[in-house]
Order: sequence, then structure tokens, then C-alpha cells
Amino acid sequence: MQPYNTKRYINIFLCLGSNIGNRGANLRDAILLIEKNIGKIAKKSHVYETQPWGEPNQDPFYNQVLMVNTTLDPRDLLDRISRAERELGRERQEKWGPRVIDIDILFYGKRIIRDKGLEIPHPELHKRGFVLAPLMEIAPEFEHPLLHKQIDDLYMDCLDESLVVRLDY
Ligand code: PH2
Ligand code: MG
Ligand code: MG
Repeated sequence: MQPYNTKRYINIFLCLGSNIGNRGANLRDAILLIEKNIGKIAKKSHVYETQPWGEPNQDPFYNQVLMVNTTLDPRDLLDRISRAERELGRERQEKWGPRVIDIDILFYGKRIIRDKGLEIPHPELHKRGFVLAPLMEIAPEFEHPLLHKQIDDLYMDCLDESLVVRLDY
């Protein structure tokens, strides 16, 4: 006999980004789709306005980090994220280029995944102030499973000097 619920819940961290259109509305719409299709939002950072990283010739982003409780395995998670991005009008996939919405997986619990098209932890998160500042707000003591450092230490060590400003929502 099965217990009534055998599903395993995992805490994942997602970074939302937008620099086209109504950035605040795009993040809010993404959150609604995540709640509907991915899992319960356990923690949510403030929204930050951030200077573009990697490719400077584009408009500033809004970024926000979420901790989400999910039962999806990593592949299903990525499929649902891609579907949500398309539903919100994401078109181009230009590296580091402008986008209506970007939903990146930062961590999937402590799992380490290095597949084609799916790398968790996100390989560049420790180099990015626009990720570490909001992540720092909701999970300063979370330990990076590959670098073996807490988020607050990664934040202190990060050399990224691009502007990251916390907004009032
Ligand atoms: N996303 C990128 C490239 N550069 N810069 C900021 N500030 N925020 C982002 O979300 C971002 C970026 C590629 O996904
Ligand atoms: Mg990205
Ligand atoms: Mg992405």
C-alpha cells in the first residue's frame, strides 16, 4: 500500500529577468505561471533594477530571485520553464541579448547536473551581481554545492561592479 503522498519536494532557486516592455508586469506574469505550473513560491526577493551584464548595449534589466518548492524533475522543470517563457512572448535566444522574460535555474536542491542544455548550478551565477544580490536576500547561508561557499561569501568575493539597485517591491 502506498502512503497518500510519495512525491518528493525539492527547493529550487530561479532567477527572473526582463529588459523589454513592461518589466515589472513581465516578472509578475512569470510568477503567476510559475505558481500555476511549477510549484509553490516559498521565498521571493525584492525586484532589482540592474545594469546589463555581458552585453552592455541594451536596456537595464529588472531581476528577481525565487525559492520554489517543486516535485518536478530537472528535465520537466526545464520544459515547463521554456513553455512559460514562450507563453510570455520570449522569442530570440541570442546569448546575453535583450529579452521579454528569462527564467534561469540557479540551483535544484544540492544536485549537480552537467548535461547539454541543462547545467545546474547555473555556471555563471557566482560572477553576477544581479543574481547574488537578490539571492543574498533570501538564502545567504545556502551553500553552493560545487564551490562549497555560502551565498554571502560568494557575494562578498564577487568582482562584478555593475549597478544593482533594489526597488521598493
Ligand atoms: N541576463 C542575461 C545577460 N545579462 N544582465 C542583467 N543585468 N540581468 C540579466 O538577467 C541578464 C543580464 C542573459 O540571460
Ligand atoms: Mg539568463
Ligand atoms: Mg535563460
